[in-house]
Amino acid sequence: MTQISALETERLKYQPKLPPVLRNGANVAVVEGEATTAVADADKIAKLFAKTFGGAKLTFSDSDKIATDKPLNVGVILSGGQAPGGHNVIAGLFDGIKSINADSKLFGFLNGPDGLVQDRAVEITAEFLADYRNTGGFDIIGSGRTKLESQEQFEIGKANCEKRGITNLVIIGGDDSNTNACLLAEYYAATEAGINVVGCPKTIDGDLKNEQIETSFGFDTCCRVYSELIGNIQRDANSAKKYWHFIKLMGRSASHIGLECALQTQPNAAIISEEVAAKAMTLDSVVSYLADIVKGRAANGENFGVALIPEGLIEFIPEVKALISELNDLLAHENDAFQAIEAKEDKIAFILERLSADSKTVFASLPQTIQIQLSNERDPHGNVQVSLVETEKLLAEMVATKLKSDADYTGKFATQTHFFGYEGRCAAPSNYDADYCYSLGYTAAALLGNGKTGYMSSVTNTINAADEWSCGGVPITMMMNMERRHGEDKPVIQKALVKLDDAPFKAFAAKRDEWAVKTSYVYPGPIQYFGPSCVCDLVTKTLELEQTK
Ligand code: FBP
Repeated sequence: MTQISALETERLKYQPKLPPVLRNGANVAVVEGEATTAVADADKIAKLFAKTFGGAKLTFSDSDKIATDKPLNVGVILSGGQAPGGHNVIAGLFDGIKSINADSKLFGFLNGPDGLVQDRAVEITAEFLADYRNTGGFDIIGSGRTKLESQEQFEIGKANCEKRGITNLVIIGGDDSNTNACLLAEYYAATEAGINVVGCPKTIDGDLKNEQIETSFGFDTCCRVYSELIGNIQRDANSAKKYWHFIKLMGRSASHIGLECALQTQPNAAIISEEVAAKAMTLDSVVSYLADIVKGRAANGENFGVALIPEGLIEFIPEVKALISELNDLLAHENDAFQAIEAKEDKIAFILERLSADSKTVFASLPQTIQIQLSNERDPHGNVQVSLVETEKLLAEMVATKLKSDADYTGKFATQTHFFGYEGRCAAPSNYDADYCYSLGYTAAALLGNGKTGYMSSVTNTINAADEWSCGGVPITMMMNMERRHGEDKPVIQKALVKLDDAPFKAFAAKRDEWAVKTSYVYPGPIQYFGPSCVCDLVTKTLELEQTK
């Protein structure tokens, strides 16, 4: 690293907090709790994961030390989208394995799971790591979205680990990456490869959480960055009083980010995809809902406002979901023919000829830009790349059209559209994420020190001060169920969508009608890294509401 900012210079000195049990090192013994099962389809998951299924939940005891304190050789992989705090997971892991034995070594596989398969890795030393502590980004070793799922990849990975004497892997990723971590753990256990695998819960989307995993790292920081920006825009809207701002917020599938930002900023409208699906709303009814809010505010002379749109919305509107599913099948089978077509109009005609009558009607009703965006290449997991679909523009246009045809509406409707995603994914981690991530990495070291495999690092009770945090391991199989993926039943970690009967959504639903009409904006301002605890050591409203239910 050549030049670093004044903030980074000061931030490098920050010592992240740890749960009390790890404060004297990661050489702590495990305490076995109750045996576990799976969230659903336990028989099938048990058969597929004969070696790793049903393990006990683990906590640690610092009054007992682990029997062996031999050096640990560990490989670490960052998988999927960037999330604030990834560098601190690596820092916690590094410090943790060194606390067990100073001769332990940490290797970083480069650019995601690809690095393991293509044999690209660097040794992470104390000097190398020093510049990355408490910084955002995944640039220390890079990330990637390659899926680790075939036996061939597992065998190549094993050979590449053996070359470096690596006997432990830590995979830092979301639900899909941790599902693959578990497959890898099972395979290495079944083939007695001598490699243990532990996962860490990462994703800004906040949808890798359950009874044991309170939140995924990065969610806190990202929501604070987006909420700062939303607050700034709200203040601009309330100053100029001439624009409606349609803001799309990242979150591939679940609307946790949109919900948390709404709770932090109190905008005039926030669409929650899970509610749209539950109420089987059509695209037209979503547009009408927004148009009614615009109209209501115009009646009070307020021709401005802010509406939050979750990135994954289109996949939750039943008619669009059905269309996307047809498009997925179509593109899976006829992708080469489709990609060979050059003109946009011809591409659209190609698709229209092949869709069912209902989907044809929906597809034909969309603007051409959206039609093309929906037909673009899928990600490696076969998903539509929703971050590339301009839903915020689609809705702004459709609301404008609806208002034009409404004889009772006499207001002015001028729009600005925004998409916040990349602005937050590599932000310097908030204190919450800096501490949480460091603790997750340190916990992973303690699990590996105890010879555990197929576990996810878990740090809990984080709405309270770190002095009260608990930590341990949870069998990944415990979070799994069977789901239909690409025409096959597969074991996967169950994604946590927004639950309409949970406290965060209820808190939002109780206030949203008031926020729609009145201007009740809250301006959270930027993340604070220095200063009083009341501004530096915050937790998300989602976590607070969920944990104090
Ligand atoms: P992960 O779950 O892999 O962390 O991804 C999160 C995310 O930021 C989503 O919110 C977004 O849809 C996606 O990544 C965008 O990914 P990319 O930049 O690779 O297109």
